[in-house]
Amino acid sequence: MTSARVDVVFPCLNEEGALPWVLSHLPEGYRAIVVDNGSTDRSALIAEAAGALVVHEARRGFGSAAHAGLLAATAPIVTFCDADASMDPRDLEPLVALVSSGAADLALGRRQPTTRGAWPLHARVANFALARLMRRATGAPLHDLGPMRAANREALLGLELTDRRSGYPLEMVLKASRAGWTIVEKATPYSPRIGRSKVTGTIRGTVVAITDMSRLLRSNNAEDE
Ligand SMILES: Nc1nc2c(ncn2[C@@H]2O[C@H](COP(=O)(O)OP(=O)(O)OP(=O)(O)O)[C@@H](O)[C@H]2O)c(=O)[nH]1
Ligand SMILES: [Mg+2]
Repeated sequence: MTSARVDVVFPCLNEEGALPWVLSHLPEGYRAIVVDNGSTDRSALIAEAAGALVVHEARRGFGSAAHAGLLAATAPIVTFCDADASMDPRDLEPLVALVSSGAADLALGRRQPTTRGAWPLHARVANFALARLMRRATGAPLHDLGPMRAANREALLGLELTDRRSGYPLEMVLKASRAGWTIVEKATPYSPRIGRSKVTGTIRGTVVAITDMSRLLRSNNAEDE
């Protein structure tokens, strides 16, 4: 049982270095759900010791971890945040305020790099191109496919998201838009992560992300035809 007003889903793959900082920056009344995606380090132990609910999801992939967290959540509002300390969980509060006031059905953090090293150039270029396609597909004035998000739990479950890799955040926006949701973006600071980069810092990770997202955009366009 939880009386948390907000659940925070942290997809987690080997983030033992970042978790102590991340979990000590939760706003009051927020509960952490750390989804351990087969970590080989001490992530799960550290999360448990910090008082988080730990969910184990063996199937690899960002979407797989994020969705397992959504299924485990019980609070009326569910948020998502990376567990690598690139984002401060306290910055979830303005996003939650947008959802709880009814100003947004889906609130997205638009990443604002705090230093030059926070967001590698190739990742920014890929994000820029995908965001343009996303704007075209949804008509919403969005600029980032960032992972920091807030929405109502039951509404999110109703979207029936199926992507289990890196297309999950984009699928969420596309389906929310089709369902007529108000999608609002708000600037959030983005700092260099703690620990080794897995996606944007590697070419393979970036290629997988672009492949997944391009496929989603193609099938979304096909539905329009
Ligand atoms: N890449 C990846 N991340 C996962 C997975 N499962 C959970 N995660 C977590 O998802 C969050 C986002 O992944 P990151 O590796 O930070 O991806 P990113 O922010 O695009 O890129 P970098 O920070 O540069 O690695 C982190 O908290 C990861 O630990 C998975 O299967 N793959
Ligand atoms: Mg990251």
